[in-house]
Amino acid sequence: MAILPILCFPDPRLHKRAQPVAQVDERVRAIVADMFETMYHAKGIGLAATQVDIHERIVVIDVSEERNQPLVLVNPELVWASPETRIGEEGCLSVPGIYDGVERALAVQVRAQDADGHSRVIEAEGLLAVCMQHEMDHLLGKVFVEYLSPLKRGRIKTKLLKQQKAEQAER
Ligand code: GNR
Ligand code: NI
Repeated sequence: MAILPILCFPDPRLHKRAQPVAQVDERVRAIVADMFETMYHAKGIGLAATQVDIHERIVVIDVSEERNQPLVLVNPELVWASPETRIGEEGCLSVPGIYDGVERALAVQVRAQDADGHSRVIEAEGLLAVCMQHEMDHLLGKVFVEYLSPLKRGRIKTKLLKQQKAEQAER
């Protein structure tokens, strides 16, 4: 097991499209284990493989308070999204310290394989529905700041680049 480095916006690798996983085998389960370790360490509720520079359709989620309800989504596909939407405050481990409103479907159905390769449909609403939509966007190379105005996005980019340069100078 290992804690993996998380890519930070505006890293161009965050915009790569993840490829489907052909087979859920030990290699994939090892990636999943590292992703959970990384997500729990960073205190996130979800993590997409893209964020740790692995461009395969793998997502881990745990939206529970107790941090004991791990959910693995391999090759997730949106089956249905409610026409009803809601604007909720989002953050992202790849955009540290930035929070803003994003409009998402209130409820979704997502088909995905679990860690054993079994396919099932997960119905979600509330925070889990938001998180699944946020993570599936990552697999398409999309970060939540792309829903914000170009002005806000530009300011976020400048702020994070400055922070990253300051951190580099410290090392
Ligand atoms: O930890 C996270 N919290 C969060 C809060 C509101 C909406 C989405 C999220 S996902 C985020 C972890 C992350 O960056 N996943 O890609
Ligand atoms: Ni994110």
